[in-house]
Amino acid sequence: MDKTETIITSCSHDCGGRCMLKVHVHEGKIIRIETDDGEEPQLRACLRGRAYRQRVYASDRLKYPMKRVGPRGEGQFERISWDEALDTVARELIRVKNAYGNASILFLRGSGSQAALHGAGAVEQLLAKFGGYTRTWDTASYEGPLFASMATYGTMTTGNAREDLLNSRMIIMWGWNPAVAIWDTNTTFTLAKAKEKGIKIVSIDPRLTESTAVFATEWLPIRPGTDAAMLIAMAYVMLKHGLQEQSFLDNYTVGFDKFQDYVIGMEDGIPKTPAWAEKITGVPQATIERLSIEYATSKPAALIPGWGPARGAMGEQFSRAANTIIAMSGNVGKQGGYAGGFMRAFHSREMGMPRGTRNPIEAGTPPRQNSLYKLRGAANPTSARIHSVKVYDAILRGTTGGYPCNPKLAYIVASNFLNSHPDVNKGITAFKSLEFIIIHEQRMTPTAKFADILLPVNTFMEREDVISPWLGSPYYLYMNKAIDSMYESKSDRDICAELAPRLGITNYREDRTDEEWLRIITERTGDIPDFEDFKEKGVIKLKVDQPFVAFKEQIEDPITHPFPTLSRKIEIYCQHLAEMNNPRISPIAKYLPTPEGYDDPLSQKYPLQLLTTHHKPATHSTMEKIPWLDEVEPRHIWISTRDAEARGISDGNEVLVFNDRGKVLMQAKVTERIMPGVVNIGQGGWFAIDKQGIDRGGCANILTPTEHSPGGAWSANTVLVEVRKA
Ligand SMILES: Nc1nc2c(c(=O)[nH]1)N[C@H]1C(S)=C(S)[C@@H](COP(=O)(O)OP(=O)(O)OC[C@H]3O[C@@H](n4cnc5c(=O)[nH]c(N)nc54)[C@H](O)[C@@H]3O)O[C@H]1N2
Ligand SMILES: Nc1nc2c(c(=O)[nH]1)N[C@H]1C(S)=C(S)[C@@H](COP(=O)(O)OP(=O)(O)OC[C@H]3O[C@@H](n4cnc5c(=O)[nH]c(N)nc54)[C@H](O)[C@@H]3O)O[C@H]1N2
Ligand SMILES: [Mo]
Repeated sequence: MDKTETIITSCSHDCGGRCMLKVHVHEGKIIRIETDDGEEPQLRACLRGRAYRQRVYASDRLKYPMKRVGPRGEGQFERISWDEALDTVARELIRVKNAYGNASILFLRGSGSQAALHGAGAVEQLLAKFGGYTRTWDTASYEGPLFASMATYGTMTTGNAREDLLNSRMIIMWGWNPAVAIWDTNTTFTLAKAKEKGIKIVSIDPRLTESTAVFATEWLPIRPGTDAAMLIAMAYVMLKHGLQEQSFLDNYTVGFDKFQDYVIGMEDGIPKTPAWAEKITGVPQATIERLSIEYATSKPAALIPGWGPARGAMGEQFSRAANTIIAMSGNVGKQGGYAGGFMRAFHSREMGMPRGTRNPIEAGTPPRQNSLYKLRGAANPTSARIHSVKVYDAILRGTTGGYPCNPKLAYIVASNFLNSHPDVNKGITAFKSLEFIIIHEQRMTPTAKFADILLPVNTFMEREDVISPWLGSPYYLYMNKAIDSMYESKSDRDICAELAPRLGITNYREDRTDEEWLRIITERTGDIPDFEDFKEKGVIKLKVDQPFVAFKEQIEDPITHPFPTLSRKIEIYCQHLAEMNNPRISPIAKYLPTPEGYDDPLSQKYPLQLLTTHHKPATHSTMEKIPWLDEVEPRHIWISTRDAEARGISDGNEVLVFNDRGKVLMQAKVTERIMPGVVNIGQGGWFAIDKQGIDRGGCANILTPTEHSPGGAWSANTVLVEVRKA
């Protein structure tokens, strides 16, 4: 008799999708993983989910609790019991709390688990009940688009449902590569249908991406960090030909006149012509002119401003400029149009725990400088938090450096923090200076090696959970447990439940089991009437009459449904930004040059602009060292044929990539798929720094700066480097 069972679950890493996994389990072991082949729309998993068996059984899975025995960071550990581990963690937390106060406990949560119940949230609740902690305020993914979305539209819910792209006449993928980054499970399926329908798809990206190769009719390479200039020149062309939708601007927006003054040169004497933009962007002026006219006259059209161009030194200006020309074209609130902004498109609701104890450290603190604190739902306005790219500086300088606390202990959960944050070498110095580091992990990552106490966590295959889509597509997934917890690993929640009494916390779990919580979380969606049915099927696909269109109501009935901004209109000029009185935060969208931009004098020394994009077979660093995935696309540095020839580099050569922050030795991929002057490393490679200080793990963050834009965007794509043959 075949005793193989089929378990339905979903990945819960931060991968851009949420897909169904059919896990075949034989005698307690996963033997094969398939995906959705049932009712349409299918939620088909990508290569990463299907290779997950090799992650569950990876040889570097953490098996039992361990304590550090060698120097910090060298990865020398000794096995200890759970009791000893938890007693030590509790003792250190209490010691630091008593000696320095709760604010010295730095809680660094990562994106490892995105499911509703399990993951870093468990520890956050525990620390809140313990009297508080200091956390970071930003998100690596989207701080620029979020800032711009709040300033322009007053909300994050600005995207149309994917299927609505089929109603567009033209789609512009502006720094958007969903064939790799997924952007909700069925995005590429929809783009394939759009292409079949003959919809024109243009891609603007320094790289000829997979999305460009498969879907686009045209590729326009552009110098990184200069997109705002091109968008502003497109506005110039629209104005020159009278192609802006003036009635839309009059009825639904504020401050267009001020933007117009800037565009035509009334403000600073420089008309923002296509010729002006060509010098900055490298895109020919005739192309800018043509694209602008095409976009303004092909209605409805969807201009999709990706997060990649906004993960740069002046990220929010790109997003603000995109939102502005979208409003000029009148494509907001319309079927087949697209408002840009943050781009969440809700049919399903985000699943999560009901709000628990708030962080006492943050109570009553004034708003952070440069935050949009007057807007409801604005990004993280408390001044008690630290920007995550500044964590190392905060550790090294504390309150004397102007930070809100003096960090002494780091509690790291679901994050490969050193690897995923800029300037690894600075991070290592900072982490070595801390008094204590506690880490919950699944594998021996480069960050895990810096733990003083390292606690083994189970994977989503080993526990029950529920999850909703990344951006709000219409379905929910139940994550059934496929196998028992491996070795001595436990869930983050179970670890916290055992830590709580040791910290004197009696109400940590409020006496609820995982299943009881899952029932509550499921019920809170309001969409799932029958929990048992949900668990059994593993998926609930919602029936949708009309694909979601953001701001439909605001456009059709503006009196009853104003925009949720302070002026109740789309803010092309934002008074809240003006009041910040910061020359680097303009109330209208502007092109502003930045350090480590193409024209920084530093480019004499480091002439190549480095992008650090999201890598196909990776989820940041979570899927590293999985043999099946490594085979698909190894992490090489992309360099153009011209730049390679100038440096005597051939395809496959070992090259040294370097700047003042560090050195990485990796293989070159010489290709016409990246524009001259630009190189690319897929982010997430586990760093492995040798005795000479050279990284051999292909970690992009050896090279990235610990800077952020005024709005909070990371500078992951504003980096200057040089490359030479090793
Ligand atoms: N395979 C895979 N998928 C993922 C992830 C992953 O690690 N791997 N991570 C997930 C997460 S958490 C996130 S936040 C998203 C991120 O999703 P994105 O931010 O969309 O992904 P990126 O690859 O960083 O950037 C998208 C594109 O922007 C381009 N780009 C970069 N700088 C510029 C610029 O200055 N101008 C222009 N025009 N284009 C530019 C890049 O070349 C790239 O093709 O992806 C999610 N999906
Ligand atoms: N240069 C550069 N750097 C970037 C980016 C970029 O574009 N360029 N992108 C940034 C973005 S958008 C993001 S979101 C961040 C992501 O940065 P991180 O959140 O640090 O992501 P990962 O590196 O994947 O690390 C997640 C870790 O969580 C662990 N994990 C998984 N599930 C669980 C669990 O249930 N419990 C616990 N305790 N651990 C678990 C995994 O083993 C993994 O080591 O990286 C950012 N870093
Ligand atoms: Mo992200």
